[in-house]
Amino acid sequence: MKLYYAPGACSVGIHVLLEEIGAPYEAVLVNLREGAQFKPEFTGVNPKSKVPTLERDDGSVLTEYPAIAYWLAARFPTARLMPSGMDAQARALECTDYCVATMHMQGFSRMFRPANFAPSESDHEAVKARGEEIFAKGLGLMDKALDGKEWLVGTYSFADSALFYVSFWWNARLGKALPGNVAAHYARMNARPAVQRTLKAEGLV
Ligand SMILES: N[C@@H](CCC(=O)N[C@@H](CS)C(=O)NCC(=O)O)C(=O)O
Repeated sequence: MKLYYAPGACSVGIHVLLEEIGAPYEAVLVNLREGAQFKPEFTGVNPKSKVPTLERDDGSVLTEYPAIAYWLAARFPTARLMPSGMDAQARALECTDYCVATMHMQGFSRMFRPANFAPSESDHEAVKARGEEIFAKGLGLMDKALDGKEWLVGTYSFADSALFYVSFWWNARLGKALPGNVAAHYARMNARPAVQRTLKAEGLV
């Protein structure tokens, strides 16, 4: 397998899953700052110009965080990233999609790329504030989801790496405090050898 990633981008969550699984893979750096995602070498692999992108051993390419996370968990059952039972599996997808599609894409993207949401610069502060509001609401909901639990759906699953990367952005990148249960979850994630190996491999520690 080949994981196309950018250091500290959302692909870090998929990188963690690959480290948990332990099957052979190659990590291929896509330099987003230099626009490598728009160059033919990468668009030939993923025309969406986004990481994470996973090239599988049969050469087929999978995109979109929740799909990649789900597939990895299903394909490598011995890593126990797929919770047992349809309800817990649906819950894991529900949490993953919320972290990616809402907290990241609606919240964080507004904070980091306000121009994508409002052409006029005079609106950018308001867009960023709205992004922060969306993100903070998400943190509150994840905090509630973790009430009385160590992991989002009870047992450790592919969903936890999605919460990990948005927590990482909020805490390590922006220096902001996480609510109690999410902070404890983040500490638990950071204690996992797979997370430590990933952070080291991406040059984040
Ligand atoms: N919906 C995509 C979002 C992926 C995404 O937004 N990735 C960012 C990095 S965190 C990216 O590749 N950005 C490159 C760009 O926007 O030019 C997914 O679920 O994988």
